[in-house]
Amino acid sequence: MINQELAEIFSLLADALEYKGDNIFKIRAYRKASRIIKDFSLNLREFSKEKPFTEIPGIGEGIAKKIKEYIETGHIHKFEEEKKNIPCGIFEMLKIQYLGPKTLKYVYEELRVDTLEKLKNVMNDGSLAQLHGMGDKKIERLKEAIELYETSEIGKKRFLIGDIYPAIEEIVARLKKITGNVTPCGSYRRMKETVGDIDLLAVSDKGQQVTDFFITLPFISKVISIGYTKATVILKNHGIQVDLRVVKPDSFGACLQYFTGSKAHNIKLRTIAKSKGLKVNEYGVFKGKKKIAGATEKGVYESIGLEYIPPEMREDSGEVELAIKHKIPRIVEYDNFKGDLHVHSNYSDGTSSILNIAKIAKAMGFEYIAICDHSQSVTYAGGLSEDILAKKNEEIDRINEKIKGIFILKGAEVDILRNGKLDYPDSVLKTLDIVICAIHQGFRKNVTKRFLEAMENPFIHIIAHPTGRLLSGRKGYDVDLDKVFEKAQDRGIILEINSYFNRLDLNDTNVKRAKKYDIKFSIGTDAHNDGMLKYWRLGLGIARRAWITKEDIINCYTLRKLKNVLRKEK
Ligand code: DGT
Ligand code: CA
Ligand code: CA
Repeated sequence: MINQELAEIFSLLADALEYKGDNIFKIRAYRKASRIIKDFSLNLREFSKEKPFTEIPGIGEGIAKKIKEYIETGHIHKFEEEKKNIPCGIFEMLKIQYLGPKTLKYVYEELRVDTLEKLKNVMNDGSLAQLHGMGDKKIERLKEAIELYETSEIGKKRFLIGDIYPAIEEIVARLKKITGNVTPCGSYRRMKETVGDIDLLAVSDKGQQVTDFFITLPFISKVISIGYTKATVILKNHGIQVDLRVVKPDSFGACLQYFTGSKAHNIKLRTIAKSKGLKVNEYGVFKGKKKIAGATEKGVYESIGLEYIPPEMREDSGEVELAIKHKIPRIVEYDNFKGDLHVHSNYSDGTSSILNIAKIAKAMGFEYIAICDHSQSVTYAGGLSEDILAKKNEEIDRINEKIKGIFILKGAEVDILRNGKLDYPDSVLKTLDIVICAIHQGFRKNVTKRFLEAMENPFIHIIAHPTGRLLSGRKGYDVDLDKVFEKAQDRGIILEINSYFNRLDLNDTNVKRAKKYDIKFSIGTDAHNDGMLKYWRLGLGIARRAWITKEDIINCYTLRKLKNVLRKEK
């Protein structure tokens, strides 16, 4: 978690310096460091025992010193100093699009606006409009941006699941040292794209020992409460809350079920139990005073006459009714996944070599991996010219000959240009095993029409991130998804579930919507570095939340079947 803490500090430090009007190169360096550290695959504390931080590509002397300072002391002096000069509400307002540091500083100096609430007030009472340069148009745009922010997940103070993933992994690993069984519950276990807080369940006969140990973990900034069976703390990273419960083994299943939720699902379950003269709570299922289930989750469901329901389905959206009839669909399992179909290498804007990605993918147990770098017109992301792409294909052939146990597919993420044409000619597309098409330019212009036109091409297989939304607060493209789904069905084109945690696109509701058509899905992490490869699980979580099966997802096919599907699409 130390990586995430540092990434957050460098990002806030960049914000602070930008507000102050400091040197732009310095600001960019901190932002870059934040990005590199956030996705760095090794724990920086462990790394420092082996090598200097300057060995990490993109990390210079100055940043390296600050990382060291944080690891040794728990803070960075420069950040503590810079923070003092800035009203803390500014950090929140900087997250709003169109609201830059210059405007914020100006509005603070003129009207003492240091919180979002105050900003809204001066907008409404007309005093903002009195300021020089604050025309109607600008204020209108600002209003829209604030609304977008407030309705976004971040504005609602929820956390992106991928942002807290490393924290959960680390807390669970640490707690496992003193108690064998520790399970994340709540919205995280249900794989929602954002979570309000982290819920953990530990099994132990010695509750106090576990909670005592928990509150001394180094990444905690505040202890809210502690008891024999419960503790609540706030993490340094993002200031997120963690609720820990400790139960005895004979109540594990009941507590896991309760603590996983959702609340609506639990309420429905309790109502059904009640109608059968049973009582369900965190400790078990009871008939009068007699406990009839509680040790396992499956036992809890079965004791009230229901089929077991996978956590990702528990949203009270029809799953309980199916469980009553014992008709829960056989949704895809995490171990059905055989390989990532959307990874960027250092040929374009990724940081890893193809060989390195292949080795990691193999170690992760994948059977195949598709390297899909950007196409030629995406110059800002290192898009590949036709010549370089041909060289890259040769390199993949060479590696495939040498490496055993994993197959690398030759791919590309080909842009759909503003005029609806694809960014490589057919003669080039033909040389690839897998062609993913995406829009990275002209978000508001004819997006549906361009998608439909691109989908006429005989060489494309997949449409990437079909809505273009970002959970951090970017509206998606102006796209008519049903038209895209219809065309996908007609042309046998696959739709991507992009698993990068800020995208998660298609999301669960859109996959459910697409499922009404005869369409297959692919899962791609869109990884630009090694650390991002693990997020394939988030894509699979979406698939499970949308109740789809392993037959619906081409990443669950054997290599032979996958190749067949990709061939047939042409
Ligand atoms: P979040 O944290 O907003 O992303 O959503 P959850 O689902 O993780 O909710 P949280 O952390 O408030 O509570 C964890 C679980 O505990 C929740 O999913 C179901 C259970 N729970 C919490 N409050 C209630 C309640 O009032 N009634 C019932 N039946 N269950 C509850
Ligand atoms: Ca929660
Ligand atoms: Ca909670």
